[in-house]
Amino acid sequence: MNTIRTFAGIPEECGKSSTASIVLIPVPYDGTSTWGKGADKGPDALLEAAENMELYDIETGTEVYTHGIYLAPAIEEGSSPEAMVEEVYNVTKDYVNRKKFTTLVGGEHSISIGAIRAMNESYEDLTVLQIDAHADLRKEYNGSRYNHACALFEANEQTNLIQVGIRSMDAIEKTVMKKDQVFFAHEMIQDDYWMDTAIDLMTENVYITFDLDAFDPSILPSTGTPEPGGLQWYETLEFLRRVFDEKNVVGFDLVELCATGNYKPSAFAAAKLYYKMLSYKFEGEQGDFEYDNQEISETKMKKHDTDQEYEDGEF
Ligand SMILES: [Mn+2]
Repeated sequence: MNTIRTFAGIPEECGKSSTASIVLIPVPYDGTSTWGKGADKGPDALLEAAENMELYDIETGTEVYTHGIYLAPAIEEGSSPEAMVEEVYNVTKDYVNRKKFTTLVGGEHSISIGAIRAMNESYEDLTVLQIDAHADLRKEYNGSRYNHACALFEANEQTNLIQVGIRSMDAIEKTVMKKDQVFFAHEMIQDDYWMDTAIDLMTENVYITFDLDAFDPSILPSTGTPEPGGLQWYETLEFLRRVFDEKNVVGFDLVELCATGNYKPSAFAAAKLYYKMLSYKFEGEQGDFEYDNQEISETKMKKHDTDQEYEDGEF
């Protein structure tokens, strides 16, 4: 049995910071959200859901956790948006320097600002692929440049930003938006080749910032600002798998999972998406750890038994 919390309950040997190829940084920050609160509980909700998820990915035929996934301490800095961005930048930079495949789970979208800044310093000619319902290109909002509504302003100026799934924005954002690099949801639905066009616009190094409100609310309703007419599950996976296959994805973040009300299906979808993205990244590469699957299933089953007892005890 594990004595520390690992991602999805994987064996501790696979969760060590020294040997893991992958790092997951939780950033439970919800300082500037404007409508639905609860993004601060997003990382915990995703981690809890992941503990009830199968670790074998059918599509790729892999168990990506065998590459090692280190669950880093959460970034709790929340004294100001500036301080949070700075801390995310420093922590991301540190793991990138240590050659880890660095991933972050938010929290609201402003957590991506520091991560993108760190990635852009570390990789040449960076493309930022933003999958989102919102353009997030305001220079300033509610007096701050680090509001979630401004999450991609800096990336738009300093990287090759490609925006996918957009269906909500302010007119002012049109003045800075690179129109040819934006894939609006209402246009994607009529264009069989949007994936090819988007991939053609990418440079080799790609960082993905995935705002979960990009999904249609029928797939993932628990997000701060849900918008109708979003991405479907399988088209999203098809697109992501192609990007991971054809480009060098250097890291990614998942943001805006909002853990309030009946959030469990959304948390599970987010956990599954997270694991899918790792599976695509490491598809075709042999893991560093070999484990007896039987042992892991037994650990997971024991956990389910415990949960059951706990629930039984409540009634
Ligand atoms: Mn959004």
